[in-house]
Amino acid sequence: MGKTIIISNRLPVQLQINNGTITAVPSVGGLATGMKSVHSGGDSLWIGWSGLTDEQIPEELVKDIDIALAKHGSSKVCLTADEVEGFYYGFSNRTVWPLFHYFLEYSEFELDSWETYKAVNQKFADAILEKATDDDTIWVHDYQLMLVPQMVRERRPEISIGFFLHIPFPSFEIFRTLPWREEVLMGLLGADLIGFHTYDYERHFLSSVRRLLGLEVSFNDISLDDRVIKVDSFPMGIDYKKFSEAAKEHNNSTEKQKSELQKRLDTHKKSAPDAKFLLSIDRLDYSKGIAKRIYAFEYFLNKYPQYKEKVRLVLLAVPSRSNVPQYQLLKKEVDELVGRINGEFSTVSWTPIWYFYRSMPFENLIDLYTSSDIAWLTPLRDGMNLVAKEYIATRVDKTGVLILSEMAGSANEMNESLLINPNNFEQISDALHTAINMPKAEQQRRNTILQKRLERYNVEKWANDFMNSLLDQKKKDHTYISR
Ligand code: GDG
Repeated sequence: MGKTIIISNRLPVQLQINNGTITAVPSVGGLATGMKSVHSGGDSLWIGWSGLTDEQIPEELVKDIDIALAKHGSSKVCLTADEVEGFYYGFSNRTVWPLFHYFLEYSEFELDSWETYKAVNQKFADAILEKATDDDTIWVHDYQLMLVPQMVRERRPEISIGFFLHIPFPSFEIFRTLPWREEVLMGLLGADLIGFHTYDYERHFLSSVRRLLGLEVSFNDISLDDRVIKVDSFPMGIDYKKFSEAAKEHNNSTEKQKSELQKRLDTHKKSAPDAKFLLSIDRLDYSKGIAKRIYAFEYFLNKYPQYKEKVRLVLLAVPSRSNVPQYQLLKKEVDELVGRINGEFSTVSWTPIWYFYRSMPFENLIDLYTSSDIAWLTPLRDGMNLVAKEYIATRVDKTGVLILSEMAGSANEMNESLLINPNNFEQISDALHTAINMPKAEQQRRNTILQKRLERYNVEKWANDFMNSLLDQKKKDHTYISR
């Protein structure tokens, strides 16, 4: 049995260079957070881009960087600033991301970015080929690297390759608009196993394969030349223990050990014991429905004026892809909306929205999860949404209400939350009203079920299920070939 090679756009650590010293900072984001526990054990190598372009890395530090990364079981793919522009900000985030999240009008079809995407995918494939032996298992992650499986397969027909998509796979009607749709599908089909978060994404993918490539699809197996490719859903879990234990530790902390943020949250709780904290956490991304959520909050305050001074929305928007114009526009929109609503509704003792535009340290994330009575997550489209799962995991006494968009992949596994359509302000306002008044026993009943499920289907199980399925597939494929 060889080693496992994980490959994703970004490494699990980010490099920063200050006055010639290198520091490795853990990455924020669903994938980095989720895979950490998988990568920390066993024989594995993680290949990805370091986050620094070739132009930003001084010649004399190249070796030190490689050494620093090797300590984290990582190896870097080097990208120039132009490659990052065309591959990452371009095709990945101005074409695929909006298209796969059903924002067709934001999707740009630029031949140059597509060419760069292909060239950079080849660089990632070459990095794998340089390190891999035929016994190794390759696990390729996400929408930035959809051509990598086929590029590796061409040179290593026998190697075992799995691919997992962390974002939705859209319906055929959306996907067919992509000018390079066949190439993308063929790129993915280089894998032995292709995984999605939900059954719906899986069906959408199979339908595109059938209709665009005319391939034979039997149940969830695709036949291509002498190979069989399996397609399946693997809903990603969280590192449940990490969140529940951090919350327990947090709840036992003394006044002295508390963070400044926690002290402020406590002060506000004491001054208005009946007031409820609503929590909203996302990367600042149009797919997350942040602007709509703020409009819905205004609608709610007008529909239920009795909650003025009784609720506070803590809005954490984590900076993301700020080079892409749509994200700059969204930032402006959110800033203005928060300003307008706070201006309209604030009183001397109450500011309805506490707005943080930054990434917070893990401890502060736990402060927010444990101090909030309601988590309010209303993405317009979201592959999974791990924040919803993390919030529930931190509720040590099992109180707390989750209001979740039915457009998030996690809604499939979180039926005990209050599921809403993020475009329906009437329904959202009523869900907030229900959540505020939900009896403690009812909250605990729902969260007991949710916690049990999340604890069982944690990120380790997700990774093991995927790896075992990949192993089975390889065995089956060999039997098929030898027939
Ligand atoms: C993509 C898909 C899918 C957030 N803010 C801070 C912080 N976070 C951490 C959370 C959570 C992660 O980032 C966000 O994960 P999500 O799943 O909610 O969203 P995406 O980043 O869009 O992830 C998504 C995921 O991939 C996995 O497949 O679920 O649908 O879009 O873990 O805790 N962490 C810290 N400070 C913050 O301010 N430390």
